Amino acid sequence: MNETVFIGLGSNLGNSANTLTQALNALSTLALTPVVASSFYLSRPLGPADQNDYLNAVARITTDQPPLTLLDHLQAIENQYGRERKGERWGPRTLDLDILLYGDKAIDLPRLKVPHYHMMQRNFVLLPLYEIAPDLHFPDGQSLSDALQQLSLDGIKKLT
Ligand code: ROI
Repeated sequence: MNETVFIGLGSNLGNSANTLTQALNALSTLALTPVVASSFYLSRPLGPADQNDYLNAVARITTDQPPLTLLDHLQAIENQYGRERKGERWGPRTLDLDILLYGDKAIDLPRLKVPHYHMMQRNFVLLPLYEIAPDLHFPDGQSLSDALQQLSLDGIKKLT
C-alpha cells in the first residue's frame, strides 16, 4: 500500500549542503513519485552548543516500503555519508534522516516511534514541514499550523 511519508534531514559536519542534496537524490530511489523537498534551513544546534549550526530540510515521498524496511534504507543512506554512531548524545552528525510521519499511522516500536518524538517542539522540523505541507494534520488531529504557532522561530533561517 502506498503511503505518504515525511522525512527530516539534518547535517552539521562536512559540506552539509552537498550532503543534503545527495541524500535527497538517494531518497528518490525509495520513492514512487518525485521527491518534494523543502528549502534548506540554517538552525542553531539543539543540545550541546559547542557544535556547528545545522542545515535542516524536510522531504515528502510516496513509498510502498513498510516502516522498518524504510528505516533500514534510511540508515544505509546515513552510513553511506559516513555517519558515525558514537556514544555522544545529541552530538554533531554528517547526516541524520528521521521518519517524521508515515501516513497517518502511529508507530511505537523499539526502533521506531512515529510521529517522531520531540518533533512538535522543533522549529527546524515544523518550519520546513510547513513549507511543503501547510495544511497537514498530525495523527492526533492537531494542525501543523497550530503546532508551529506554539514555537519560537529564533535561531532558524531559511536559505534561498
Ligand atoms: N539541532 C538542530 N538545529 N538541527 C538538528 O537536526 C539537530 N539534530 C539533532 C540534535 C543534536 C538534537 N540537535 C539538532 O539530533
